[in-house]
Amino acid sequence: MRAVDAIMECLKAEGVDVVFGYPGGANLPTYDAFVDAGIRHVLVRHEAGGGHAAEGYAKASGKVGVVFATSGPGATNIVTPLTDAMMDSVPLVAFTGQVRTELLGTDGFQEADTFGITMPIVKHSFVIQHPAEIPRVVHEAFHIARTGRPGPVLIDIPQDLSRAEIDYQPVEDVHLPGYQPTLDGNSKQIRLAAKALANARRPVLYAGGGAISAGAAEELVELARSGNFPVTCTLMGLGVFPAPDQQWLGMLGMHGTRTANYAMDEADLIVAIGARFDDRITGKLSEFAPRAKFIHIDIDPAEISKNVPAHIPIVGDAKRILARLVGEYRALEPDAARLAGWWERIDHWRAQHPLKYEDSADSEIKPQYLVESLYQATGGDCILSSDVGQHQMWAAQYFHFNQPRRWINSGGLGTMGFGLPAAIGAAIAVPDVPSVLLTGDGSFQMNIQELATARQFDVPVKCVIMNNGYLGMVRQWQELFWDRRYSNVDMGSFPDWVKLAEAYGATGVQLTEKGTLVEDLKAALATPGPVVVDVKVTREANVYPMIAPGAAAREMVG
Ligand SMILES: Cc1ncc(C[n+]2csc(CCOP(=O)(O)OP(=O)(O)O)c2C)c(N)n1
Repeated sequence: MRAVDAIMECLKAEGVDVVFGYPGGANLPTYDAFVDAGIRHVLVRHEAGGGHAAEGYAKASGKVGVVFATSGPGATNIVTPLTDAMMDSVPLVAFTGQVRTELLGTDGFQEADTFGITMPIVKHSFVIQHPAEIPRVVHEAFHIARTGRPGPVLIDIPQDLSRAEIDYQPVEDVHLPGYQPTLDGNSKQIRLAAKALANARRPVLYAGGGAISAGAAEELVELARSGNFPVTCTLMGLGVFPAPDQQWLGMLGMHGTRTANYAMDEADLIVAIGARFDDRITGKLSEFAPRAKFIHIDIDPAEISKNVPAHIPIVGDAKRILARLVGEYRALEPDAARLAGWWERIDHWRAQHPLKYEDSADSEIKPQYLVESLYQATGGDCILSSDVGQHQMWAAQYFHFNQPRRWINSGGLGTMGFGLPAAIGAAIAVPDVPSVLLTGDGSFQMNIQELATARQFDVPVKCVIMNNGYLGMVRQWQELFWDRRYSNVDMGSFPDWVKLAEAYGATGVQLTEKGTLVEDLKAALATPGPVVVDVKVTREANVYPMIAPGAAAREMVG
C-alpha cells in the first residue's frame, strides 16, 4: 500500500472525521490519497486558517484537531496556530510536506526547516526517515497530542518517502516508555489538600483551561458544593463552573471582577486546578495573593511552582484528583459555618463592585450592551468564539458560560485572526449547537478569507463584528498608558462589511438600532448560512475594571 494511503487508514483508526488543510507540491501524494479515502477534508483559504480551524474543532469537541500543509510557506503559515495550540494546550496533529530527501539542506524550492522552526512550539515532532515508520508515527502523534497535557504534534514527511510503498499493518498499541504522564495524584498529597481545605477560613478555588481539558467540570462543581467554596476561573476556564451562580465570583485577572481579585488577595488558601498563574492573572507577582498557601493540581509537573511556589503540589489528572479530594474532604466533616465570615466579605465586594457600565442615553450602542444583547438573542445557547481585543474581554465579562467548551478563544497567545476559522472548526465539530463569532473590525480582517471556506462547506457560522473603528485594545492602552498619543490604531479605511460578506456569498447585515438590537440579532442568527453582522459601537470605550500591567490586584482601577 502507498504510505499516504496508510496515513488515511491511520486517521480512520484514530476516529478522525474531518481534517483541515491546503495542498502543495510537497504534500501532493497525500492529497492524491484524499481522493479515495472517504475522509472529509475542508479546504481552507490559508494554512493559518486551517490550523486555527483545527484548534476550534478540538476546543469545541475535546477531540484531536488535524491540519495538513505543504512544505516551506505552507508549513511556516501554521507556525502561529501551532504556537497558539501549545499555549492553550490544544490537542492537534499537523502533517507538513517536506522536499524530497535528496534536496534536504540544499535550499531546494519550498524548503524550510520545519522541524527546526517549530521545535520550541510543539509538544513533540517527528521527521519521517523511513516510509515504513509512518503508521506507527501517526498513532504516536495522536497519543502524545491527546494524553497528558494536550498539545500540538508535528509530522514532517519528505515527498519521496510519502510516495513509497509500504507493507501496512494496522498498529494496535502505542508504547512510549519515555512518555508516561502521571494521572493519579499522590494520595498523601490529596489527603493533605483535603485537610488544608478543611482548616481554611478564606479558601478560593481557581480553575483554568486545564480543568476543561481534563473534563473535570462536574468534579469541580462537586468540590465547590461540598464545602461551599467560592470559585473563580481564568479566561480559558470560563464555563467550567456555571455562571452566574451564588458561588461564582466571576473571572479573575487583568479584566476580571473586583470580587474575584480581592478574594484572591485576601485568601488564606488557593486551590489552582489546571491553571498556570500567568501574568494576566497574577499582576505583580511579588504581591499576588500574599496571605495564601497554594494547592496546585496539574497534569504537567513543569507547571507546578513555575510562577508561584506550591505548598501542596499534586501532579495528575484533575478529574481523578478532584473526585478523590471531594471524598477526602467530606470524610473530615468540616464545619461549614467557618466560612460564614468569608462569604460576608465576598458578598460585600459583590454588592459594592458589580460589573457595570454606563449605558448611553441615546441610540449609541455601547460594546457591553452589544454583548448583553447577543447573550439575550442566543439565550446563551451557542458556542461563542472570539478574536482578541476589547470585544474578547467584554464577552468574557458579560456573556455567561454555563458549560465547558462553549467559549473558544486564544487565551495564551492572544492571536488576532483566530476567531473566524476557530468558529468554523467549532461549527463543524458540534453542528447541533449554533456557532457564533464575536470579533473586532481589526481581528476579523486577519483571516477573513475563511468566509469562502464557510460558504463552500456550508458552515453556518454567524459573525458579529463589534465595530469601533479602532484596534480598540491597543487604543485603550495608548489612552491609559501613553498619554492618549494614538499611534496607528485608527482603522481609517473600512470595507463595506455587507458588500464584503456578499462578495463571499454570505449574508451581510448592518445593525444600528439600539432599541431593536436583540430582535435584529435574533433575526440575523436565524438566517441560514454564513452571516456577517456589522454593529457600530461607541468608538472609545474602555474595558474595566483593570489591573494595570505590573500592578497588584488591590490596585484595580475602573
Ligand atoms: C496577530 C496579532 N497582532 C497584533 C496583536 C496586538 N493586539 C491585541 S488586541 C489588538 C486590537 C484588536 O482590535 P480589534 O480586533 O478591532 O478588536 P477591539 O479591541 O477593537 O475589540 C491588537 C492589535 C495581536 N493580539 N495579534
